[in-house]
Amino acid sequence: MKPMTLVEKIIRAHLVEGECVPGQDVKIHIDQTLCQDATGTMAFLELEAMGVDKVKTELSVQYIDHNTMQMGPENPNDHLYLQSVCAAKGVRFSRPGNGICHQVHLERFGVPGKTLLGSDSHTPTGGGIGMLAMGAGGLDVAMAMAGVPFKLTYPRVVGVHLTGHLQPWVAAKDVILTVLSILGSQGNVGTCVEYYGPGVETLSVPERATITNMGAELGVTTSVFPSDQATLAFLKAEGRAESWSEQKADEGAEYSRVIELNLSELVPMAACPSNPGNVKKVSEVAGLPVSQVLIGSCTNSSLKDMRMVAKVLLGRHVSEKLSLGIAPGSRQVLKLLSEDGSLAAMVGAGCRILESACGPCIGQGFSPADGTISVRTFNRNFLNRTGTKNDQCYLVSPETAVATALTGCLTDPRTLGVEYPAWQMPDSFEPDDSMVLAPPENPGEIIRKETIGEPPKCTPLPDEIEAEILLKCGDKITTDHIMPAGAYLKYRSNIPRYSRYVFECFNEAGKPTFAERAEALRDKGVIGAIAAGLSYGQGSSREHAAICPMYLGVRLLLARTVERILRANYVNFGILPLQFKDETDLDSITEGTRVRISNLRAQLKPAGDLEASLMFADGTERKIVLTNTLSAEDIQVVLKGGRLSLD
Ligand code: MIC
Ligand code: SF4
Repeated sequence: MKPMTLVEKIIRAHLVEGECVPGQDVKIHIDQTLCQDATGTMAFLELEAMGVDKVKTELSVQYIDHNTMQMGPENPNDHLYLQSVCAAKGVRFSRPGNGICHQVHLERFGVPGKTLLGSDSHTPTGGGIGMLAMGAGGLDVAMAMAGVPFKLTYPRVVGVHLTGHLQPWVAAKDVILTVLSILGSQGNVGTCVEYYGPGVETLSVPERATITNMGAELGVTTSVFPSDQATLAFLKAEGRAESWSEQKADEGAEYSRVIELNLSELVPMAACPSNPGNVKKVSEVAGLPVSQVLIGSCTNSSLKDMRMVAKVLLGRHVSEKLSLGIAPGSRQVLKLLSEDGSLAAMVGAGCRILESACGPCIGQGFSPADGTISVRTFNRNFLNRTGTKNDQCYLVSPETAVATALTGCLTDPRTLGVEYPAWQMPDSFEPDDSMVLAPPENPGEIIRKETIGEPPKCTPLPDEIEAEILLKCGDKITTDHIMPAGAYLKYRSNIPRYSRYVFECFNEAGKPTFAERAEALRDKGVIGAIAAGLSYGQGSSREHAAICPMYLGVRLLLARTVERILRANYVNFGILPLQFKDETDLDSITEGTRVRISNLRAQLKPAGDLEASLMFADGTERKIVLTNTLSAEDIQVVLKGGRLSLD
């Protein structure tokens, strides 16, 4: 047999249906799932709607890490519901305070060679220990919990051949930012990234996890590292050596493209406003004044990162020009920091310690002042994500972040004149799972307070469509544009309320909002449509970016290209995602243009073309060709109005 990549090996070991040919759909068995609270509430409501008694996976974990601000009863109501439904369905429940899902899952539950599906786009963090870990919408994760195989496009695998070793002050974040500068943040749908070569063994598990985590920003299905002796050392320190197995590509495995990366040559990098793909060298932006620095998030909040930061801060003080916030990624990390004096060094330096949770990464607190620069070790800097309109957010390594915190301006850490702190992996991370509740033998009632709604259901698509374009937008529209999080996160279980904020960033003062316009159209019985450019739906897995527009009557998307998770979410909730055959057709469309598609059922064929007409305000009409990337099953689902349809 032909030598295989690690991605191919794991997919083949889990294959249920389909052929392992790049571009074709396959179905694989999912071993583990994870959910977080901002997407999990809907996922469990959907699991209940499916009538599933107990989950069928080897392991499913629900984390409370996103909505921990608890400004009002909505989110604690979600938490109560989740704790009780997890008890009933056989799911472990990681309590608020235990940490960010990806960090904790890596520490306590990830197993090399297994498949993991998570209702969060940064689930590929698990690739750091050799898992095939993917993000998906809540409904897809609910189906995986119900034992239904997961459908994915069999990927082409890009190999990143690592040689050399990182120089002092150059970090894993600079590796992934460099990869982002090569592959970009769009055009990578249907791809996986696999790291291999002699440079791999120079990277510890937390470093590898930073790289696979932020692989999400490439728009790939997932990224994976081999599982080797460094993985074993990590799992041993977690008291889980028995979970280890060696996982690697066969000698001579072929990749669809090979990127050579000499770690020794890398330098500190920054993703500049407002896309993770907008990467420059830190030296090119050094000197810019900064008003706040944040260190944490699922990308960079490991013990390794935090200890380095503490050692640099020891005996020094944060610049008076800015605030430094630090959020350790898990309770395990926080506890170790409190025992080894790191926390004292941080507090002594004047930093603000935040809860082990997502917090500012999703716009929950710590928004920067207007017109000022925020420097963060996070993974996304989409416009307004910090909670401040027209924000300027730079994404950097913890090394660059701490150097910046000391000087008050964006600083290449190599110029700080400080010795780079050495890192030694501890023999034990002193694991303690007392904040993870195992499902009890006799669960009580499922607690459903009045803020917990029902997932909305949808009607079949008509065969004769005449839809109206409600919004025309450009390239790289993210799910943060479509469905803002931050201050509105508390409405995640209340679809009518949350829907008011769909496309809020495009609303103009004094004019009807997108939601008002969409509802008015819906009430007239006309289907709403969105027209968009390239890479529509970058970013998160939040299925609310499908559910809420669908609730407002949007049933059609015409885009140049659509990202993987949003496309799946659209299908799941009855919005038909189509692409322009001729990209320039987008140019003639404006808000109010009507789109007519006749004989939809006869015309819509897997990956096939269909004819449509554009009808303009001046009464003229033009024929166009639309195409799709849907499978026969997707077509059936979307036509009947999604998986929870009223049909
Ligand atoms: C994100 O980083 O954007 C989130 C918040 O974690 C999302 C999930 C959500 O919107 O709840 C993600 O990455 O999938
Ligand atoms: Fe949480 Fe931010 Fe990671 Fe999303 S990217 S899981 S909001 S820490």
